[in-house]
Amino acid sequence: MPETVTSATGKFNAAELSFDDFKKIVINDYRIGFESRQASLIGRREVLTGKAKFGIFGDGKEVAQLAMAKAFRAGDWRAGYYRDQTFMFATGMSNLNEFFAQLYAYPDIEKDPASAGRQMNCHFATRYVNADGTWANQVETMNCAADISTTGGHMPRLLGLAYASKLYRQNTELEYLKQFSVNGNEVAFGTIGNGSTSEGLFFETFNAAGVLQVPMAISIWDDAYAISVPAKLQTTKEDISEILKGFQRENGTNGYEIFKVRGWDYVALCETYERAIDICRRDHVPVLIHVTEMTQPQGHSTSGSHERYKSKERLAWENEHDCLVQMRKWMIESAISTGEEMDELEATAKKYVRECQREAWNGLGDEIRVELKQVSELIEQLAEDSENGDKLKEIVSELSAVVDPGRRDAFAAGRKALRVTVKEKLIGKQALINWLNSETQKNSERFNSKLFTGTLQSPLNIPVIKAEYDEDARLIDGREILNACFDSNFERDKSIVAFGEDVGAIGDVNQGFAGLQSKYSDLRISDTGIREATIVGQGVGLAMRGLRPIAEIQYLDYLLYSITVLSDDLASLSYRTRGGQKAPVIVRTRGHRLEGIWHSGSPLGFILNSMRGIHICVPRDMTQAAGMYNTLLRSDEPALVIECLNGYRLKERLPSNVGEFTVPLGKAEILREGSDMTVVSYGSTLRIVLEAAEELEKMGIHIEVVDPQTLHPFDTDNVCGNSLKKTSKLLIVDEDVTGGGSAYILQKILETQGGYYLLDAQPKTLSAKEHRPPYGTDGDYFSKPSLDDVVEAVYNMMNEANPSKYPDLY
Ligand SMILES: Cc1ncc(C[n+]2csc(CCOP(=O)(O)OP(=O)(O)O)c2C)c(N)n1
Ligand SMILES: [Mg+2]
Repeated sequence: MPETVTSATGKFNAAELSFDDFKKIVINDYRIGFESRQASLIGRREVLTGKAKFGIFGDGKEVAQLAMAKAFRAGDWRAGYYRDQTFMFATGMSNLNEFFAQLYAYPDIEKDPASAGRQMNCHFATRYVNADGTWANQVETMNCAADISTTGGHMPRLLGLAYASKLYRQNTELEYLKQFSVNGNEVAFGTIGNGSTSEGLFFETFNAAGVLQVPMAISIWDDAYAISVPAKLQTTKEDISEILKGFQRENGTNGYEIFKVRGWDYVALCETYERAIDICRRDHVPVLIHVTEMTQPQGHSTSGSHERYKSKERLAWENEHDCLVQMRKWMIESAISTGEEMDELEATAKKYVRECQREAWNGLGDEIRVELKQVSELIEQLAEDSENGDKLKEIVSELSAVVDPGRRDAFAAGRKALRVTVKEKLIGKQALINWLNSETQKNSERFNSKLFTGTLQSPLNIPVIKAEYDEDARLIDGREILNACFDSNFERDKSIVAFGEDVGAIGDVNQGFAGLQSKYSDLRISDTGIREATIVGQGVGLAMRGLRPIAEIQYLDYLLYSITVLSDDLASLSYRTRGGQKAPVIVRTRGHRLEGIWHSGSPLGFILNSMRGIHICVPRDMTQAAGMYNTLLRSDEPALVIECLNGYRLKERLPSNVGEFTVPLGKAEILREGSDMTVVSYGSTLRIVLEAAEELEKMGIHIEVVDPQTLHPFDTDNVCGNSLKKTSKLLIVDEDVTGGGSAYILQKILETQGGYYLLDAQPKTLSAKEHRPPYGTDGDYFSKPSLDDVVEAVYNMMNEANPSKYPDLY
């Protein structure tokens, strides 16, 4: 066994070191790089022999990552992609055991702390949420935001990670948050493949960081390919740093420092990273390090072979320019090591990597073997008394014949045994059922837990404080209620920041933040460019680093431009780290009906379906919205709040505790009692439903109006289902397309809440038309549910049930 891998980080300045020390550092680096390469080679074999499902590795990218690791310090952050194993090993943020554990999908946070076996291999993360849900100290550790597989999808979050350093340095009120920053000295390191720089998210992030001047260091690993597609078809001039030259800062301008260096030139790489990161850290200038001439010794991934699309010449060039081959050559030429010493180092390293691989494989195998033995014994016991003994024995023998069995095989065998003996009463059955039940619990923890972090600070645990009103409570515009709520929260908690298009100077297009920038500074309430994805990413990164961002998307219709970040990154964060990371960002937006095709959207269907892992709040007015913000700003889970676009100028009474009262999530409210029909609605349609209720009252129909208030979670006390006990009729009204938000609500009430059994008529939904709403009052009337539509929908259902009492309307 070699000595444990020493971290490769630390200053590298040949002039300050003795030759012996210098040699030691270089040899240690080479060993880390070589071990990493062995891990890639073995990893691929493990996939090709069927022990692991998929493999993507960092071979050909080792040397640049050794250099990058030298510039990486405690407190720094990485947001990167699947090629970075060498960097992770060199910094000590990951190791070979964890690497193999993840490759085998080992569902244990001790073995694979990054994802507990949930992510494909080489998807890295450090755990910054303690077991008790509190934040770990981030300045003492090196930090890695959890990777995602979508190439370029991590870029917006990188911006936020870097922007946090800017706020920590410039806003002295944040000094008390010592566990997150030391004077904003932390650099956010990003990595991305050359091909993925074609993504819009890359360009959006790149520009935003140049505007904001944040300590963000982007490394582009350029191997001239994106799977099979060559640079010629990806990048103008086939050279990303060449075309980004316009971003180079000049005297008196903002912008970047741009570096270009070859991926096999160890010395140049070390010098470049040291220079680049010094500037970035000290001056908060973003830097780009374009690392060219990288290779892929094993091709892109285990899904194919690169011999199919690379020419013989290219493959030969790659062999020669393999960064480890080049580094080895240079080490021997420079008398850092001899060929024999290198051979010995490599032989030892190979053995060591093999040991790590076996340890992970055997560790998981041992756990599974225990389960296989347990279930086999239980089935054999059953076989002794069963008239289907032969079939049961067959299940056991089939199970023992499975090559590389998994938990699935053990569990499925148990279920099959129960099916085979379904008609028999056997004493041994209960033991098997008990085993299945207890394994179900464990497997649910392993594979289904932590959609939300679910800590004590969860919004679901925030005490409910009711809104209070003075006798002479002022009746003011809805926007002023929000304004008072934000003011109070900004005063209370210095870590809250808000940003978005037009949020700063004018206080957002509907003036919820009016006057607050001048009161709390432009570090806390700020304008951004028109860049929805990176507005959300800015929020995610800040929230990861202990700040409390309200990231504003100007109109709900523009949420689509940030959906990748919301869905892929934010919504999956807690799940993909099994609770190891959280980002309590609040995305604020406004939607539902107003005017025109792009300012009247209510696309809850896509939101509900793509954002499990984010709370979805749909307040009916600004008071409820304020109560939700008060809840969310005191808790630690992400949420989307959709305010009613047409509600800012409607009058509401100002609660005396506008910054304190809380609206709990998942708690439906009955806004009007009635016995004939339950009508469930949310957001802007609620007002219409309440008006319709008055009309219907005149017709002798009494509807019960329920507001679920939040859609994730949905009505956790079964208020809707219970209402059906009284009414037996259900209508759902919203202004999404048919089969969108209303279908989701229908499933919740009928299936989850058991409402199906309480109905005496077909449940109905009333939604908007399938096209987007046209501009103008008439367009709205003929496209979205109106008062007349609601009245008629309810009446027609009553007419269906009792035509003599409720004759046809027309
Ligand atoms: C958004 C997205 N589109 C497509 C893919 C499929 N995909 C995975 S890797 C890859 C190529 C990436 O090439 P590059 O950025 O150059 O990185 P490299 O793998 O060469 O290091 C593609 C197209 C993906 N994962 N995510
Ligand atoms: Mg590439």
